[in-house]
Amino acid sequence: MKQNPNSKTEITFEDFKAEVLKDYKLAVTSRECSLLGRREVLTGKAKFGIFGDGKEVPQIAWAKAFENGDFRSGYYRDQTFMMAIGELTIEQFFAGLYANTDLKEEPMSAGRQMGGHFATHSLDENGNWKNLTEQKNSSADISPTAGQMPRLLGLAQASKIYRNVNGIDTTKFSKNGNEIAWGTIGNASTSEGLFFETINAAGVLQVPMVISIWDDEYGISVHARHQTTKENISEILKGFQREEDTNGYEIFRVNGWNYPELIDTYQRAAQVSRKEHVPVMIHVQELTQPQGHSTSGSHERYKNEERLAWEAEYDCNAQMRQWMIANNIATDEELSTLEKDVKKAVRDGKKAAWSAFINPIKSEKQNIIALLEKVAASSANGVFITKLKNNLNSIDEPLRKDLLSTARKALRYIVSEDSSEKIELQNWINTYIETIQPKYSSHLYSESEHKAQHQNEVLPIYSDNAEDVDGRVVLRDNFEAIFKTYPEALIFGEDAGHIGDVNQGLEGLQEKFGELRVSDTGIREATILGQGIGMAMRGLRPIAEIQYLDYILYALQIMSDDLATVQYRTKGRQKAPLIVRTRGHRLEGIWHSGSQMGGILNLIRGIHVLVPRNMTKAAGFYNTLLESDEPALIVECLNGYRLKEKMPSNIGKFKTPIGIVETIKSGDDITLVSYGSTLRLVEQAAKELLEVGINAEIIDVQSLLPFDLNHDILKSVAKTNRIMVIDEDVKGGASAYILDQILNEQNAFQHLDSQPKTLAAKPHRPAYGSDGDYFSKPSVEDIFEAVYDIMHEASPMDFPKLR
Ligand SMILES: Cc1ncc(C[n+]2csc(CCOP(=O)(O)OP(=O)(O)O)c2C)c(N)n1
Ligand SMILES: [Mg+2]
Repeated sequence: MKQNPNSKTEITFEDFKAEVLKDYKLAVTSRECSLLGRREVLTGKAKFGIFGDGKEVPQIAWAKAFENGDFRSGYYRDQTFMMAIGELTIEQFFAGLYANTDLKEEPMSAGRQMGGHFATHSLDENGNWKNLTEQKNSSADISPTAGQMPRLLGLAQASKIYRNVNGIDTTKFSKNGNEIAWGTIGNASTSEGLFFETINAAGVLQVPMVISIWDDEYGISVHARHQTTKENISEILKGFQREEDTNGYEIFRVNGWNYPELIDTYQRAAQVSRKEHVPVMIHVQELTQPQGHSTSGSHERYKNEERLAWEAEYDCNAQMRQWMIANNIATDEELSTLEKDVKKAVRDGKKAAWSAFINPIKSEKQNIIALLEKVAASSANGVFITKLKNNLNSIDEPLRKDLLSTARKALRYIVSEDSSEKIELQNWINTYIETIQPKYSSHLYSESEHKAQHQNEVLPIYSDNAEDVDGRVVLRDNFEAIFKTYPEALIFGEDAGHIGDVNQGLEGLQEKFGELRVSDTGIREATILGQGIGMAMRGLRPIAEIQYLDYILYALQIMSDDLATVQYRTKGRQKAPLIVRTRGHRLEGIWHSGSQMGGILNLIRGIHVLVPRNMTKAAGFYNTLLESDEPALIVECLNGYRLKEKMPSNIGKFKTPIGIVETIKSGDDITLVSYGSTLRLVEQAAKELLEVGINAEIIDVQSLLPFDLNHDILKSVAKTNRIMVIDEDVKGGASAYILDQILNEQNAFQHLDSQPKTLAAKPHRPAYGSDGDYFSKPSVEDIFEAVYDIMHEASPMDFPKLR
């Protein structure tokens, strides 16, 4: 037998034995949690369960190689690992299953995520960074299979940046870039494009990333023969193996039931990755699913008897047990006693977790029951209210919705009555919603003092002899100022490095700041996003560049599922203040004129969406965001880089505020609301409208998310009494969003004398060429006529019908 490779010095057999016993105890504890967890779902105490049974032993081996400062990016099978690093107790495991909304009881997500989705806290209760080098870290899981992969790349790349870029304050984040980012993924999920994209990118970047593939031959019911060529992922990825004169991976293969070999493998993997920044792949084979995939069904439906028998024999815990007996580490009897003790501990932990979950709700129930009794006694409809109350009372273990829905229904019976009990009930309902709703809805955005909204506007300053320059020069010089001010800032994307982006907004900056801070990437939008998320989670300030807005669709899934939910799914205990830079709106043709803002807006709530009309405004947004702790998407105007702008003298200092609109022309007859490139057309149309006696007010939204926090549009509509939203997205897209904000959030309808209108593009993508543009998107004439029509309807005598 090998010496325990975890030991730095010689250890006695007794020490070794104790360590192995501790490991086995943990494996059994985790297994018991899975078994009991399934029962909790089947008896209705929890809604859904997906557990780590069958994967216990490799995770214990992995945990031994995992050091403070390291990061995990994994998936729902990793409960044993989380227990092994001391970040998941039995009680917390069950708290997750019950969806306990108290972060102290359920530190993974305060009940927002289903069990099996793990996280540690990178931030304290005020949203400030903790010292990540002094703790073991897990980035918060997401459910989409392989969705953890892009982020993993960025978590690993952060170590490379910390090791090789000078001037960054690394105190809370890194010790010389020695941290490994550890990934886990199921065998079937390696079929996803995100897996292959990440594997390739990490090979190119040579970052300290160790990816474990938990291979149990299945993805729910679908066997490996439908998933993987040759049914063997490490076999087909062999070409990634590094050779003497190439970059690449170290690839290991190990059986998931072989405890000593697993420990050895993980130690070797860690060593090469930590020291040399080489990515490593560990294909952990021959794993099992003792209870099938999840609580949704049984695996007897798709595994034959032979497979089930094999799984029983090669269950990693069973194999470890046999190995311990064979190597005189423990007797069968000793292990049976240990197993019995563990069973009891897990049962006790489960009970404690249930009490912690249900007791607060039970006491809330007592309050509302007492109040309903009072209400019933004072109401003419007392019988009905008593019935509602009795129904609620008969629920021994109620949910909060039982309480609230009963109270709300009871209120309807006394709506026409006049009593102090009615006021009390109204107050109870209002207060209850006020206190309970945040448990489910807080932290979509930052709630810390670093919130982007707290950044005030700083206007650009112009000297008397301010030069007229191409817009891209303002941006470029501002980026230069940013990289000087923030050593932790870096930008990367397709063509962003050597040539300084396709529009020269980064011209010459790679020479000044080096290839690590201003870099070219492969054509792989999803992992460009992932690089940004992972690095932002480790304290860097990445700017991820997506070359054109049209291609953001490749990254949109990761933005939506991962980036947009970071704060929400950790209830504010992790953040990824990533800035996504892109350029879009009208230029040429189907894939270079996109303005699919409606789709984007609706998919990335949790990320700010900013649409500056020129490069000075854009530069100001970058400056604002770097002072804040929130992620944002900035869409620069693709046709604005060569338009002249005055060069401000306070470059790098001026700030465009978020959520604040700007009135760029005042008028009394109608309010025109738009943003981005379209504004230039709106301005032209407004000039022409003046010639026929229509004086339009123009408002630049600038910031779609958040939207007009001061309700300035409402103030304008109160003056003009008419509104039109002009947008180059399709109808029902961003224009519908904007109008909804104005009508439903700002209640502008009360000021309207005319029907509110939107003017948007044709439903197809824009055709190529100038005529393609003219006939696809709103033109100056379209805008003129649409406004004129509104005025004609209001005052046909003054504005006779045009056509
Ligand atoms: C993108 C996406 N598609 C489908 C699913 C539903 N789903 C959840 S787990 C799973 C199977 C994953 O199998 P594997 O990667 O082998 O992991 P295992 O559960 O076997 O550990 C599927 C299809 C999902 N969560 N995400
Ligand atoms: Mg599998």
